[in-house]
Amino acid sequence: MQTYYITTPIYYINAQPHIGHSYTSIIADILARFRRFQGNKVFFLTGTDEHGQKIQRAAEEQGCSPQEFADDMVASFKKMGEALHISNDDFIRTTEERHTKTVQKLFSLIKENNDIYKGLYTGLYCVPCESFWSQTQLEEKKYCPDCSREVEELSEETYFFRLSKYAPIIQKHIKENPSFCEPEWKRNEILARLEEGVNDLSVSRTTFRWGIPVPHDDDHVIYVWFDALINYLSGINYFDENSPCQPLWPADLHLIGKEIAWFHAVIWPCMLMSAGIPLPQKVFSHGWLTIGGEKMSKSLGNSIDPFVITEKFTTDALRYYLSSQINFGSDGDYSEEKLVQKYNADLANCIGNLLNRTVSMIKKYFNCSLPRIEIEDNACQTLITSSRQLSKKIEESYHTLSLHEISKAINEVADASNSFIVQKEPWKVAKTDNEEYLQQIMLTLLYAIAEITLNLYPLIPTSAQKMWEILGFEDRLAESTYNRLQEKYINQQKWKVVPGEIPFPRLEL
Ligand code: ME8
Repeated sequence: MQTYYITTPIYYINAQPHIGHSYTSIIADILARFRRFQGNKVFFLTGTDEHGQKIQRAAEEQGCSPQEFADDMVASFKKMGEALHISNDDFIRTTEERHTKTVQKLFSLIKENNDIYKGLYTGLYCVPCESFWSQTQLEEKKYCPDCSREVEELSEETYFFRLSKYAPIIQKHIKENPSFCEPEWKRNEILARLEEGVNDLSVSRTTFRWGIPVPHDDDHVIYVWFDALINYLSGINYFDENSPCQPLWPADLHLIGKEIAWFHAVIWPCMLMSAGIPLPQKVFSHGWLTIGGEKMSKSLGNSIDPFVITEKFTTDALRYYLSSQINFGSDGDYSEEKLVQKYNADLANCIGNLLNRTVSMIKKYFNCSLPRIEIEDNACQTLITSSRQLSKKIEESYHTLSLHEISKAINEVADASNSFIVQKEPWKVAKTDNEEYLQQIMLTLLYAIAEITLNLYPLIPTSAQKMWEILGFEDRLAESTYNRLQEKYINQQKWKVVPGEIPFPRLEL
């Protein structure tokens, strides 16, 4: 069975989750559900990044220990996953023992390879981003290029990782394997930065304690990014030969926001190369959710709370909007008006209406029950063919991560089905004695709706499940596969629809 290992970044816990975090988790969930539905053995990992100076300072401000602070905040991130129906297979916390052990093991391996050495770091550091910067990289010589906040001077003894040794190798790898780092604009940006030359990376700190101790040198804690990236190995217990997850490595996809691509597409693979571990297949950077053109963040005070949105509009409305409205890979401006508009146009009006009309007619004309018959009518055959081609078309969009194309393709079939109803006028056919023709029309609509439902499943699992039940089936979509369910509906001798509440009530602002 083909495996698929997908990850999200592990989120900092210094502030409550917002819909920027939700965005990555939702997209990763859609990809994970799609792969499972294809019959792949999927492992989907998410989690929290709990060490570092930033977290230590946040805990101090609250007057509690970093561990207490972390335990409290992690609960919110786990709750976010539940509220968004995220189907992760594990949740890794960097304060777990399995993580500590893996980090220390990797650190030791790299050190044994002589790629970690002790030296003195004097330079500039951005605490909110936990990033080191050189003077030339800074805006007006003192502001962080990522978050525009003032950097701090650091001068301390540190362990360095020989990033400069591996930079030319990763540069070659990215050039020769363009699909390793996507989208293209991000790849070009990374290659340009590599072209400028790379210094060795400071990978330990001595001025605070909240981190994983360097093996055999308790004065140092491991740099939080060096620690955090290793979650992708600790989450599958990589160094445990008996772990059933170990063969999942290398990861198929690290899904991240565009601001952390350097860490994932350069630093992380260099660490792996030094330790002799294969590289992940792909690092994909998506764009930012913005509010009025500005990045959503705690410091700007413009964060949107995912719990409020899902309460107000439902989880599936948020999932649908984020996966359909934003050109995946580019930035996208979040707005409630657009969420409501998109949901009402596509789900309430187009798909919900189609399901409602079809089921009502089958109830009225056939008492909910329709035997399987040959479909001979040309227009019926055309609609069936196009609906059965939907999944192939969508598969391509999943493979190229053109995610916004998915809902578009589904809606084209739903539009065609609504037009088919207008064109066939079943209510007029019902007044003739051509019952078989009416049956063909209704069966065609059921076939189309079944394909729409199955293809909607990864995007909006709860609503798709309800649609499937209205179509008369009891299967749990999350526990089955597309092929199995398609075969089932095609071969069943009699459809028995179960009229129920249509899962797309119109939303109001
Ligand atoms: O960077 N739009 O954690 P973090 C889209 N701990 N996505 C957004 C977003 C926005 N406005 N805001 C956040 C860290 N994200 C590190 C990662 S991984 C080994 C360590 C998403 O809490 C996006 O995926 O700052 C981004 O990369 C991530 O959250 C950053 O989360």
